[in-house]
Amino acid sequence: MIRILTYTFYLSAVFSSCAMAQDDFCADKNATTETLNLYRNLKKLARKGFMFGHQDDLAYGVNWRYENGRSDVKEVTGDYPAIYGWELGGLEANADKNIDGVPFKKMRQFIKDGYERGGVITISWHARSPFGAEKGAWDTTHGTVASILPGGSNHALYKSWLDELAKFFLSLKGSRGEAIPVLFRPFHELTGSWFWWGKNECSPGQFKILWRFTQYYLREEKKVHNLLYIYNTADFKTKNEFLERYPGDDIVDMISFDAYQYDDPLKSDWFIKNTNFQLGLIEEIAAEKDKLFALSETGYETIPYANWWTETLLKAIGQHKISYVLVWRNHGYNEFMKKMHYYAPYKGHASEADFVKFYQLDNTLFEKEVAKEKLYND
Ligand code: BMA
Repeated sequence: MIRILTYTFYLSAVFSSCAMAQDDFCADKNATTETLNLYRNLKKLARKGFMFGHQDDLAYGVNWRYENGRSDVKEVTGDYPAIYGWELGGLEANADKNIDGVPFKKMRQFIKDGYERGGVITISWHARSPFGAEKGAWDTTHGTVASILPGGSNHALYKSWLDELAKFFLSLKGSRGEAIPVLFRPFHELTGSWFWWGKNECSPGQFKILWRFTQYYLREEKKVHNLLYIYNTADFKTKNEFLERYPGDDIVDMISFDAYQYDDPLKSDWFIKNTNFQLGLIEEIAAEKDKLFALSETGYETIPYANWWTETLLKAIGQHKISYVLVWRNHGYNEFMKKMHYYAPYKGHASEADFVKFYQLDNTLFEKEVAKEKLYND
């Protein structure tokens, strides 16, 4: 009965979630001071320019692994990225390392290092499927989301995953003992169909309940108040498509999508046109809803076009006032993929000079510049 009641509660919450734009408050009304300050300051910062981000930047680069202070981005520009992406996949199962081999203990320290220097932290979560440890997040068994929701056979298991996440988020502390704010991007690329929470794997209603339950549990049950929440899709063509699974204005702080370059930018301007068009759509939504917006994952694997930064990425972003753009990780040679897998330049890479040009532009923000903004202060 309690289960049925709880379920009804989430359902009604989902379908009545048409809250108004929220002025200057983030989704969590009990957000820590630093988290709320970050939210407010990011709104101002977007008028000046956009932050450049890199996944796993401090952990490894194309030719190195775990060397204190190193960063491929820093070796090219003299500066760290303004925003650091980290990944929690594996944490739910109590693993010591995430799915890309980054030890959580080290990750915690990297997060602290970036935060203490004035940078921003964003976190994604390739949560494994309860049905397929082997394929992990990429197991698309139908009914996975339903099984996780209140009343479902995997609900207790799912809560135990969130317990692990909560422990991690609460363990992120600055030097004064304050919680380090995180832009959390759960259930990413939700309009795709390659993860168990994807668009062919669950209904919009189920997805919204999944989101609402997750956030409710972390915030109210586990008292995690250092998160800003990012709603993130893959490809989409219209505002309606982008918003089909949007869980509600009252529980989202930032909207975003992921878009990669796959074709040859010298032969096709599709990436520029499509990304720019999509940014236009979410910029309108963000204005209507008073939300932040970003290009939360992008890149051209191995960057085989030396001017990709200023001739492609910059043009794709155009005049849109995004908060940040983040390129994916610099794994180097990937045994599993049998190819080089990296998205930021490193010392000696052919796109180095163009990346420095990109760095020097007034509207591209790296760590030194955002540190001056003191994003966590009032
Ligand atoms: C993908 C690849 C994978 C990685 C996954 C999660 O894009 O980089 O190697 O495991 O992201 O970080």
